[in-house]
Amino acid sequence: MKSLTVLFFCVITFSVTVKSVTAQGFVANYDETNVPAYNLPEILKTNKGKEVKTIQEWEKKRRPELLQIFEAEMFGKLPKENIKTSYELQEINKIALAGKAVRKQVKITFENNGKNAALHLLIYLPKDVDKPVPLFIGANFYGNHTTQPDPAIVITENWVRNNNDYGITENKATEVSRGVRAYRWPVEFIIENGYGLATYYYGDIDPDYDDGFQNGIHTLFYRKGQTKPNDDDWASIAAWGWGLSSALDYFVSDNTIDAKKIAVIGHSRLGKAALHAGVYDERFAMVISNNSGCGGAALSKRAFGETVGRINTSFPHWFNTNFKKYNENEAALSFDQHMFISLVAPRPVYVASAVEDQWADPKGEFLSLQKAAAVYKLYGLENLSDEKMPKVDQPLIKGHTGYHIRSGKHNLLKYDWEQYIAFANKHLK
Ligand code: GTR
Repeated sequence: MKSLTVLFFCVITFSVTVKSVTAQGFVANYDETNVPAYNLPEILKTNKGKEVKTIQEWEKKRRPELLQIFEAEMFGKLPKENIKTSYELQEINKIALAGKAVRKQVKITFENNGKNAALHLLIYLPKDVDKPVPLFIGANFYGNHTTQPDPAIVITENWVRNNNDYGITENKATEVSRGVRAYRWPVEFIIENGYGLATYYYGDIDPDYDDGFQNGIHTLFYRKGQTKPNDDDWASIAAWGWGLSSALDYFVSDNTIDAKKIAVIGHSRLGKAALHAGVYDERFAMVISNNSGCGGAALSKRAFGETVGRINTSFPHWFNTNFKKYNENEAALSFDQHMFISLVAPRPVYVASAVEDQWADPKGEFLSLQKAAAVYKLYGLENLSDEKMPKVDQPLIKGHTGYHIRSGKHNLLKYDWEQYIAFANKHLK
């Protein structure tokens, strides 16, 4: 009897422990029937409750209202100040990729308040073309040298996340990680289709850890005596988006690139940054969110997979301080991510999910895009607002909106790029 009681006790303790250990105070919901009842705030209704019926009302009144809400409550205000910026073409190779491409490495230096920071752009362009080319730009996670095995690519000296598989220890990148992420950047395929590809290491702009904003681009904008951003100021996602816009500033100055045909793309946290860049910088001609999930394309109010509380706890530096008040409190949000996507309109937008990436809530990503399509409708543009969520590996491109859910995991694969190229062929050629 005694041993039975002990066994019973053990089982109870074990199951309780398993729950709390996996959760560390948080249990993700993956059950559709447990999604809370929620009301999505209306995109086409002003803060005062007036219906938005014309493009003019959208552009003059509602869009600015929404931009302001997302700034104040989530991503933070971007700096208004124009700081000293210079470009240095550090390297050009006209026979890169076995003679198929031109490779450029451009260093963009920012200076302000006696401080400086540098963004290193790696660019591949198709060869023998007679006009400026359209191009995809996306930030990368481990350094430019990880995106291609090419030995001429400069290795970043900035902080990089440790990764045993990539031989990164003590937060320093080395030769070992050259090309390890090449599968995410199918440059030959992109070039063959007539597009350029550009990337920068996101840590050039802000290291991805909670350093109290002491090391990244934010410090260049501090006023006298200021030591951290204000509660409604920009945090890291907005800063990485700002880096993408700075790259676009460079493209404008490079006459081999068609700066009016730039697609901004990003995966995961960098998908959030790509959306941010596309929303706040209307010069981007197309926006692509790959598996961006919570704080990106997915609806927060569904609280499916990653939640607001969870993301703000794991990554306190991604969003501004004001956003923390929605932790465990999505119901209090007067906005949601369908509104954020809608701010891309009328420019084409593509959202992609992966079926094994439930953490990012594929259904919430699709619903968000579907609701955002209301603004495309207002512009009289074809969109997927009346479509059902497509089946796995059956991409749905309808006019200015595109969506797919790929089989497999959270990742950016050639399959995803194939869809983005098809979408770009419709809109950027
Ligand atoms: C996860 C995070 C997601 C997503 C992802 C990534 O840990 O919870 O929101 O951004 O990282 O960027 O790979």
